[in-house]
Amino acid sequence: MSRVLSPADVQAFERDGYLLVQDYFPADDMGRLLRVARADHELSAGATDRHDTEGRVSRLSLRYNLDGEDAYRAYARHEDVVAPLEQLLGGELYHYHHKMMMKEPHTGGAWEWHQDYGYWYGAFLSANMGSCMIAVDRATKANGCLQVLRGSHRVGRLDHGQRGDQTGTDPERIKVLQERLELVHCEMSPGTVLFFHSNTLHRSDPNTSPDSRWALICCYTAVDNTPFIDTAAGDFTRFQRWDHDTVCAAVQTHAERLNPSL
Ligand SMILES: O=C(O)CCC(=O)C(=O)O
Repeated sequence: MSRVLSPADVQAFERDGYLLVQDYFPADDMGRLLRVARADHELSAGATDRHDTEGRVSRLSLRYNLDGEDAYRAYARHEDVVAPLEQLLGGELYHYHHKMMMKEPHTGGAWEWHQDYGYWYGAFLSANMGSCMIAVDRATKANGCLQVLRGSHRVGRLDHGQRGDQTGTDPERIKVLQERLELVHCEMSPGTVLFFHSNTLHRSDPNTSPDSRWALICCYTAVDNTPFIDTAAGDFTRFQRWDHDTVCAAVQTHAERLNPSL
């Protein structure tokens, strides 16, 4: 049986646009996932760099399909990721993409204020989309944890423009929204998750600390909200959900494939 959120959690998500659940997955599982990710040359070879407005670099490795049994796809199929988000968004979801965000010590760049739907609007008609961010290692203010504006999903989609290599929200609106809405730093221990709506404004600071900040973000769309343009990347079909034991077994197999001593 997958996890079921309480009515209070659902209400909090509807009000705030996000739900932070501390220690959702065991820290040991995250330790293994991190060792796999760090040893995985395919993951780093497939990573792309995004520059912030000051030229610092954030790396991310993104996949649009679930064809494969690696550790990251396993978490993107995890029933405790997908089912609660379905509960929060009100119906069945398709996988859109998942990505490992790799913010390295001292160098990892900032992410500008944006809504994910500000990025995704070009291909999707509705904002009935959301994500689950899984803290793979510890996220703190010092290493650039995610920040959200509480309740910002209720303003609807804002205009976005180019900021560095990134797409950012209109700064004038952000200024006003920052005066009106609470800024929340989502400090997360390994295994903590953040479910958030695609219109929730979020950003993060550069990593000025000696500690890395890696997080896996899995993104989904409502089944009646598949892209309206043919060129959109993704595989919008029903997918199998895996229970926790199956996910852990996939991570273990991936670890053994990379290095039996992991
Ligand atoms: O990893 C981060 O700090 C920000 C990621 C983000 O904003 C995104 O993927 O939309």
